[in-house]
Amino acid sequence: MKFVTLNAYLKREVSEPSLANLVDRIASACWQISATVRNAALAGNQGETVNVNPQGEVQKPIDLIADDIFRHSCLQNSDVGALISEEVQEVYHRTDAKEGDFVVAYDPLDGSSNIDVNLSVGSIFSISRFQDIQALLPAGRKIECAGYAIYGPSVMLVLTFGDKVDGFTLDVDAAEFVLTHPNMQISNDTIEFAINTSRERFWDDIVSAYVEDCIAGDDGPRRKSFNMRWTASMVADVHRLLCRGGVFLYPQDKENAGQGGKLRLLYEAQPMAFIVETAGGRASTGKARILDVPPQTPHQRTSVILGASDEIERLENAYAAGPVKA
Ligand code: P6P
Repeated sequence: MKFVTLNAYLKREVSEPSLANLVDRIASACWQISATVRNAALAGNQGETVNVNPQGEVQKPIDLIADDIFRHSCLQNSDVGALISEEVQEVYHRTDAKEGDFVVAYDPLDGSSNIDVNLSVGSIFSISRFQDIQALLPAGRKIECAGYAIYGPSVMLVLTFGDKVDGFTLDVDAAEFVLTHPNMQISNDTIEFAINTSRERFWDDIVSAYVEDCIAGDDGPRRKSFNMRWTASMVADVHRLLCRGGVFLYPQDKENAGQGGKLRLLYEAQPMAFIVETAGGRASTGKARILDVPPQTPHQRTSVILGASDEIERLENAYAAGPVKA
C-alpha cells in the first residue's frame, strides 16, 4: 500500500518552509524519543532521579533525556524564538528573538510513570508565534499547529494546522512517518469516558453526578451502558477518543483546587484542546473553553474536560445551572 510520507504531506500542506521544517524537526525528535523509550530498561533509564520538575513531580532520567532531544531538535530551526517545557522552570527565549518567531510549548514525555510498567506514553506540543517578551505565553486561539506523538504498539504522530487532524504512523523500516489516519474526527456522542475514579471523593457535585449517571447504565438516566478507561497518560486517553470517540475528564477538584487543577494549560490542555476541537470535539474547563483561558504563567494548571461535544455541552450546561440539588 502506497502512503503519503510526512515530508510529502508537509510540502503539500504547509506553504511556509520554516514552519514545515520545524514540524519535521519535532517529528524527528519524537522518533528519537520513541527509540529511547523502547530501550529504557536496556539503557538503565528507568526509575527516578533525585530531581523534581516545576510541578514538584519526581523527574525520571528519561524525562530529562526526552527534554534534551526535543529542545535540541527544535533549536535546529533558527526561527524558534522561545521554548516552554514541562521539565524546565524557566521559559527559554532566544536573546535576539523577533516578532513572528516560533514559540514551542511541549511536554516531552507525557505519562512517563507508565514507562516502568511498559504502557503507552507520548509527547505533546503546540506551535505559535513570538509577539514580544511581554506576550510570550501562547493564547489558545493563536496556536498555529499542535500535535502529539504516542509511543504505543506503533509510534504515531497526530498533527493539525487548524483545518483537519491527520495521523501518521512511523514506518520503522522505511525510517519515516506515513499518513495512515487522514482527517480524524470525533463523533458528537459516545459511550466511553476516561477519568481517574480514585479521586471521586474530591470531585465537585457536577462531575460526581455525571459519572454516576454514566455508571447507572441502561436503567439509569442516560439510558445507555457506558465503558470507562483510564491510562494515566493524557496522550493515550486522548488518542483513544480521537480514534473511537469518548470523553476525557481531569477536573479541578477539592484536593488540587489550590493549584488550579492537575493538568498544565500550555503544554497539555491547549494543544489537546486545539486538536480535539479541530477534529469536531469540544474542550472546556466546564465553565470556559480551554482555548479561551488566558495564560498567566508558564506552568499554569487548569481543569480539563474534552471529547464528544454532546457530552462536554451536557457538563457545561450542568455547571451553568449551578450546584446539583440534593
Ligand atoms: P493521575 C501524566 O502524569 C498526566 O500529566 C497526564 O498525562 C495524565 O492524564 C494524568 O497526569 C494522570 O494523572 O492522577 O491519574 O496519575
